[in-house]
Amino acid sequence: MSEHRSNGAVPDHEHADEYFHKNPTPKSLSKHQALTREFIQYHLENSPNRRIVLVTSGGTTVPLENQTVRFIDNFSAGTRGATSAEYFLQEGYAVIFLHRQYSLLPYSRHYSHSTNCFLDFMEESDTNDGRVVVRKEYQDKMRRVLQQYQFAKQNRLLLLLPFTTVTDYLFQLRSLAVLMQPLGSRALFYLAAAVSDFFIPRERMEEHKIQSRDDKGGSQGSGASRQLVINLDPVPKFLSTLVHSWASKESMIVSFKLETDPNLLVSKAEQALKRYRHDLVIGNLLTTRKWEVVFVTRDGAERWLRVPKARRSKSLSGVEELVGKAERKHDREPVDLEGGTVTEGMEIESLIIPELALIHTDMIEHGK
Ligand code: 9Z3
Repeated sequence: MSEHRSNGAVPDHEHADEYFHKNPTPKSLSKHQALTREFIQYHLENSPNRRIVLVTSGGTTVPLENQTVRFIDNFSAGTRGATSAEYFLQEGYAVIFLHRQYSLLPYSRHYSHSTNCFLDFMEESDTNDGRVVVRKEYQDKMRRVLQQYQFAKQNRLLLLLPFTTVTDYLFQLRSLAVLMQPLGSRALFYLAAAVSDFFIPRERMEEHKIQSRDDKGGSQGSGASRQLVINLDPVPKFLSTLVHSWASKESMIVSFKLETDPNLLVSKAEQALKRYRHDLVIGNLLTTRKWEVVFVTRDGAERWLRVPKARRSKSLSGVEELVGKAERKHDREPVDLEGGTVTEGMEIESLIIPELALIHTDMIEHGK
């Protein structure tokens, strides 16, 4: 096995081994392993050509205390992962959905959280029979979503596995990758979760809630000058270990690269690909991620996928002027698919997933 060194001294896989040795195994791990084993076995026996994708989704927490009251988190709501899972199912994949607990889920995402509160889609029936019904204007879409959800459920195509902390996530990723090995080239890893780069190792973590009124637990100073100083360690570069040890060599591995600076995006995506030597990095900017992404491949190509202007969903946090600003090379002109009036925004995942499925087909048929 080739050695991947993060600092010129210790190979990445040794950092990973040490991490798993020093941090506690999540309680849910054995249950999740059993569910995954059963899921994979079912598909291997019943549809041997079925492809299975592991979609990771949402943010990871970094607890500050063992009995956790406070933690560090990030912005990810799991939209990318939950939406992508639906399009993978549409492409015929079975999906293992490793998601941050309480983040968005495939299908139910259409009716959850404050932007799509499910109660707003319902009303009391006007026939005075006491029933609650879906409002007329939402019937068609809800029927479609419900049918797709039920299809996935009845055919055992979707396995939901939650995690919370970065440590939970890494333990599960490792065990899922190993369990997916028998799938060979039919396994796809789609790593969309926003994983923390830093954490507090178990040996340095406070057991109880960090107190604000005494000087235990990292609080320094007194009165108005009291500060909480936290030292975080880097999370080992697990992607390297995933590619070179945990996953089957034949599987396809796709990671995401998130940046905020348009000038860095493509070069950082290229660096990641060079370092980990997996198959594809999908780059996205925080402010334009719902409208454009870039595929960076090992042949040096930079390929942009964009939702046409007229079909972009409105987004309060998005910055439309930045669309196109991270583009460095022009392999082909961006195509504006269609103009005209929009009823509903187009989801960028509807472009990403069919494209990925094609690349995956090519890898299955011709090898890497
Ligand atoms: C992504 O870049 C995802 O597309 C987003 C999706 C997290 C931006 P939302 O959940 O956001 O739809 O709101 N995910 C990967 C981010 C990441 O942590 N990548 C690592 C890195 O950039 C490499 S694995 O170093």
